[in-house]
Amino acid sequence: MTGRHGIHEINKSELQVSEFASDVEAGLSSSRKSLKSKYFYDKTGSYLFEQICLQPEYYVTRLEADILMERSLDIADACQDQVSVIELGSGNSCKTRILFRHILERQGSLYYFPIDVSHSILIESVQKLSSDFPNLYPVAISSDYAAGIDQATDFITKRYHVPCRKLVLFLGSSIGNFDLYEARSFLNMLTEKMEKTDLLLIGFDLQKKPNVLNTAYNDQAGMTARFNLNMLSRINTELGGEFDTKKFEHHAFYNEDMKRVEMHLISTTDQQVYIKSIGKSFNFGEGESIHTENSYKYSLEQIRDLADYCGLEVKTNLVDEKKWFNLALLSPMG
Ligand code: AVI
Repeated sequence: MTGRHGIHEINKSELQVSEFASDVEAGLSSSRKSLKSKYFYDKTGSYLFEQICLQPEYYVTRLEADILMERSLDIADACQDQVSVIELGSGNSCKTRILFRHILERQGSLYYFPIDVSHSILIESVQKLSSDFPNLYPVAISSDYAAGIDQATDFITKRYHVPCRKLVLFLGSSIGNFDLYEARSFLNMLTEKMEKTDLLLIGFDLQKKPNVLNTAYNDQAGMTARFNLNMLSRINTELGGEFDTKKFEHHAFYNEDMKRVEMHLISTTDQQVYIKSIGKSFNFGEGESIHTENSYKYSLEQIRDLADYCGLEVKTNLVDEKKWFNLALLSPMG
């Protein structure tokens, strides 16, 4: 269907407030309090994440863009035939632009299916892409990933002129925000939806010295802290919470045993916070933590094992000079 903006778009899914409320209630009622990291990304949170990506300490975005810049031609060549690109969690599609140039050089035109839950960001980015790349045909899909891939595949198979071979992108090391079981079920889901000739390009942040990681998640400008605390502001705005964000502190550190950066919000005092939509108050002791995010860091062996477990073969690891970041090119095992 063609949306209000004159851009091809499929499906719009709005986050259910009740799901947010019940997740918050469950997380804050647990003996070890936690909030799901997917709730970081309201409008302000998405803006703050973009700001994090610009911070000098947060190497992730820069290194991934460098690898894409240097190796895009290899990725485009690995596609061999004509492809359609599906991007999961496309956001502003900034880094993907680098890849478009090379793919467009090879095949002249390109169908691009950005999939994101944030409808507003999706539409904004697709409008810009359409005017910057005349031969790019974006089809915006605001949906969760599994349903989004099905919709893209359906679109591709019903139109004979759209290349069937898929290049699926999952950039930015978002896979690091899943634990091992979630990462496995996510990749298994992708494997099931891919043909043998399809390709999958995934960004993995690699294990490195703790001080680099600690610095990256504690930037001087305080963007990561604002991003973390915004979770409480979001609960205030959307669920009628009464959090005083000045009474919580951002705490992020590399847990070497678990090979992950953990983000927490620490209560600086004994306090009770009421949340209207839940109809309940929650107690926080001084020094008590709300665990808000894990960001797992991988080794190349772990990536291979994970891929193997999910029926995927690592075709190439595109790693930067410092070996801090890896773009793994995978395909379903033959
Ligand atoms: C989105 N994700 C890959 C980021 C990360 O590094 O885990 C989110 C983030 N959290 C704090 N800084 C960035």
